[in-house]
Amino acid sequence: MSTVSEPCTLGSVRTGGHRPLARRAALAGLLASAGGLALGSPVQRFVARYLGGDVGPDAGWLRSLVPGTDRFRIYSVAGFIPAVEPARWRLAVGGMVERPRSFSLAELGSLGPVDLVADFQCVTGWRVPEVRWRGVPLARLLDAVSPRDGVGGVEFTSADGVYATSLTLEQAGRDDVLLAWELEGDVLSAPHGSPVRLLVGPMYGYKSLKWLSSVEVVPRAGRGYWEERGYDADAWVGRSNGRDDRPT
Ligand SMILES: Nc1nc2c(c(=O)[nH]1)N[C@H]1C(S)=C(S)[C@@H](COP(=O)(O)O)O[C@H]1N2
Ligand SMILES: [Mo]
Repeated sequence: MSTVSEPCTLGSVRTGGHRPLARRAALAGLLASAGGLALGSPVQRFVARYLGGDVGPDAGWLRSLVPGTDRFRIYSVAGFIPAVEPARWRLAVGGMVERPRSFSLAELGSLGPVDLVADFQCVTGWRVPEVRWRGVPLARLLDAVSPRDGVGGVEFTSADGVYATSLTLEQAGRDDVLLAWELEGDVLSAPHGSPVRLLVGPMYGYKSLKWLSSVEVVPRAGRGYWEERGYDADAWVGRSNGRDDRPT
């Protein structure tokens, strides 16, 4: 079926889809595996160019002809899906805060759940329209621990032991940045980051860290798995990474 192999594939888990300085190649790989299309055909080149952002958003009819381009890919740079038992999950929240503490799922839920609907877009080109999430705004969690005066960033780690990302404190305070435990009305599945993932509505998918395990307030933002491999720290959809996608 697929003529182009991904850098790393584990069962149905597709990993390594992001390749700095080779994003179009990665996209071609995704398309080849999604559609079984012959590489190098004029149609494929056009589709790849379109999905790469060179053609306007009104060309959506074309995407509908390519199977699978509007569905989630499951990514794990660690190469496996951590099994985190929801009943035992604790979120450690610390760093430069007045009241460091940890949160159980129930404690997180008591902060006041909200729903958010937003397109989800990966920087490699795929986009899932109007995804519905439920969770609590990260801002409420930060309020509960009181970041110290003068701090500027928040760092996040994953139970996979490898992935990480960060936001500025200002970005972290937006109401479209959630700690999410529901996706489309269902409890988050393990591949999608169970029990809790970050969901950064206005930014590329690499900010939406899965299997969230800790939140740390730091002097300055900027660190992260993909951020350290050439992707922008400020990952606004359509205004970063040299892309011009429609904002989410
Ligand atoms: N822990 C972890 N979180 C992650 C990733 C990852 O590899 N590991 N990939 C990121 C990227 S690049 C994207 S596009 C989204 C994809 O979310 P999904 O796997 O639920 O489709 O997860 C993000 N969060
Ligand atoms: Mo991504």
